Amino acid sequence: MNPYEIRKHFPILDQEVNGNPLVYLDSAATSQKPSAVIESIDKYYREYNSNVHRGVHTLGTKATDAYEGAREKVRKFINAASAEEVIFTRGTTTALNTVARSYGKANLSEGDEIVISYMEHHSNIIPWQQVAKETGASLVYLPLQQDGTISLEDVRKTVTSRTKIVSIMQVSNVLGVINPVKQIAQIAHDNGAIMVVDGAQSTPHLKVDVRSLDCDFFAFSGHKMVGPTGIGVLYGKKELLENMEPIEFGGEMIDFVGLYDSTWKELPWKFEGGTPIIAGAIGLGAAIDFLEEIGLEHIEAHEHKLAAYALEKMSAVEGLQIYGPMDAKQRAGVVTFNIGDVHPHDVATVLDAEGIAVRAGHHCAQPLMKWLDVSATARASFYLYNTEEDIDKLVEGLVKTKEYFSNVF
Ligand code: 7TS
Repeated sequence: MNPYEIRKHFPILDQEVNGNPLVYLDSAATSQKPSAVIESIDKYYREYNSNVHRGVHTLGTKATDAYEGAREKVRKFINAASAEEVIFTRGTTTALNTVARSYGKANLSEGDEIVISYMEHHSNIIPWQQVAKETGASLVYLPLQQDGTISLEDVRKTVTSRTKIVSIMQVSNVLGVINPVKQIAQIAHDNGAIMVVDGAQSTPHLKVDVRSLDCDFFAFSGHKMVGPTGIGVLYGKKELLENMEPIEFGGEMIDFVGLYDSTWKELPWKFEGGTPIIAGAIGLGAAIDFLEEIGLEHIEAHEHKLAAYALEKMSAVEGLQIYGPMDAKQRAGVVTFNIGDVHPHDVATVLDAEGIAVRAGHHCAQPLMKWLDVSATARASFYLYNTEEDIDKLVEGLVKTKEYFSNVF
């Protein structure tokens, strides 16, 4: 399917915003949803809404089958060895907090180090800051190269026998760079540390294989991969998850409850306290079906092409600064930029008047903004439904923005 055919599956894209056809370039914040995903959720609520893992009644069994069926789809999608290793969470943030609060708290002490990079999203910084404060462990930052990439030589220098956890994003939500997490995992393991991967921006865009990466934990969100909000996944190696304590306690996750003590269910349910995100999981299953039908290889190739086209066209706009590597092969479909001294919120406002949606701000990456020496940037992010025409409209909008703020240049 070409992007024009793909677009027909996304009803929201067929509208005008401020009198112009919508150009949606904010998929890194959240992606749009195809009809198949919307309909899967609608069907659950209309036809078999029921709680899971409890009743023996027909609707309950149907809902349980759909919920556990979605887990199996996720398992296959990321090539986990077993569905026991797939835990449904609220999203990447909850998944990373679960690793920090459960594995981190139990395994870190004074003198231990947690290695992250300057480009991490706040969700992969703050949980580690908190657990470091509680355990006396230290947070160590991997430096970045001039173009915002990570060098394996720096990883080898930074990861030592003191390192217990390395936690790195696979694709940056700001710079778009694809990090060599497989090689970083190898270095982590050589030093006796575990490897956590923030896959929020990679899972939607390239084929993820957790066994090939040999990471110990992998986190991602459904809403960035054409699925609904409120659902995400924590993958973990079984031998690690089995030895971890849940962080939420209550219904669903227990085996036996006594007056003063209780025992937990087996994996993965011991980490899913309370009524789970049933509609979300079903919607995520439908999203996976949709992406697989198109093919992740196809999506990845399409985005590299769009990134290359955008880098070429945008760098021709005088006064526009692009952050991150200029080689599209090193990038997923994210281009972050500033135009002269125009505030990125102003850039986004002028573009919005043209019907073009981009994000402006610090992108939940304040340490990276500090590293780039800016307070904020504008960001265009592409997905399977974007076209070269969208990028042409963005570039036209950027030229208009420049004209509008010509006094700043
Ligand atoms: N990690 C990365 C790399 C992200 O890009 C995001 C969200 C998260 C974690 C958190 O995901 P959540 O689903 O738990 O919120 N990133 C963005 C963004 O770039 N713009 O809006 C949200």
